Amino acid sequence: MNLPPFENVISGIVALVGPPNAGKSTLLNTLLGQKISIVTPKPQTTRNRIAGILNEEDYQIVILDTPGLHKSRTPLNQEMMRVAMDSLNDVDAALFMIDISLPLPDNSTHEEEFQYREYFQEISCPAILLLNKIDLIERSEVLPIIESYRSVYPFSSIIPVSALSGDNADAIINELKSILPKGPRLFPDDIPTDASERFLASEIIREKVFLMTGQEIPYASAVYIESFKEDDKRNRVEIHATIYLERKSQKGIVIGKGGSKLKSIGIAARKDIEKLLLMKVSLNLWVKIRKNWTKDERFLKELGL
Ligand SMILES: Nc1nc2c(ncn2[C@@H]2O[C@H](COP(=O)(O)OP(=O)(O)OP(=O)(O)O)[C@@H](O)[C@H]2O)c(=O)[nH]1
Ligand SMILES: [Mg+2]
Repeated sequence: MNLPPFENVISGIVALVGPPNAGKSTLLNTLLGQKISIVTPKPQTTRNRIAGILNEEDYQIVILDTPGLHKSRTPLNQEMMRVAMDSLNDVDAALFMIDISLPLPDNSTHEEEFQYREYFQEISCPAILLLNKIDLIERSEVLPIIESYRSVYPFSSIIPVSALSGDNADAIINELKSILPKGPRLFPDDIPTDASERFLASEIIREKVFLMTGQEIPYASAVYIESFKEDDKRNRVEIHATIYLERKSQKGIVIGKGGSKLKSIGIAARKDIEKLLLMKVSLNLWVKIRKNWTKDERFLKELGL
């Protein structure tokens, strides 16, 4: 696409917020047609704000995927909450996503008891409610649920969707196009995200740790890229990364018998990084302990939080 740089198109920034595990990152990837944001069945997967940039002839919509909104006192989780809530500042629209297959939060007919009310109060732009995972419930159940949400907040619309199958994704785009202003594109028209390759690589490794370990390990792990050296001539990249854990006892679990777990994490991550970068990847993983890093503000800053 070669458009004049100052052509006015529909152009805006949209925050994608909602409770953990609702399917926000899945939706971002589906809308982009490309995997940018990591997805796992575990809650609190996303930790940073990740911009996905949808480019078409007549629009550029920047969607900010955010950490799931939840209550927690730990510094890491509070930083994640701050990232999510801050993303609502200075955006043109908000997409609030809920998992429709879960029971209704509290008693949604009693407005003051409604669980998400305090989050809605922070929204100062048009908001669309996305009821996700409609593939998991009967069609006949959808309408009454839409009705029950109408009374809790003046959403500009309520759209039932399946982020996984893409069902109704076009309705989200059409609704956003009717809300967003016209203006110049905010980003070049040929990049799907503003995130660096380094960051995306660290996220892919973190996704594999989330998927391949259990209990507290995912929440005690962070990934830091020590070096990222591209060799353009040989179309290769050499990555050295460290998986940080909070406690000594966790190290053996991530490394596994004879290093088998770490090897599996490395193989799965390397394959995905190769797909993303379209290059051969040599991935070297280390595991280190950084005591209580989830409470260490300096380290959280290094992780972009
Ligand atoms: N059946 C079904 N599952 C879905 C759908 N969308 C997402 N999921 C699943 O829900 C789980 C969570 O998806 P994510 O996209 O990681 O959810 P998230 O809202 O980004 O979660 P956090 O990053 O933790 O806030 C994954 O197992 C997805 O495959 C959907 O439309 N239908
Ligand atoms: Mg996510």
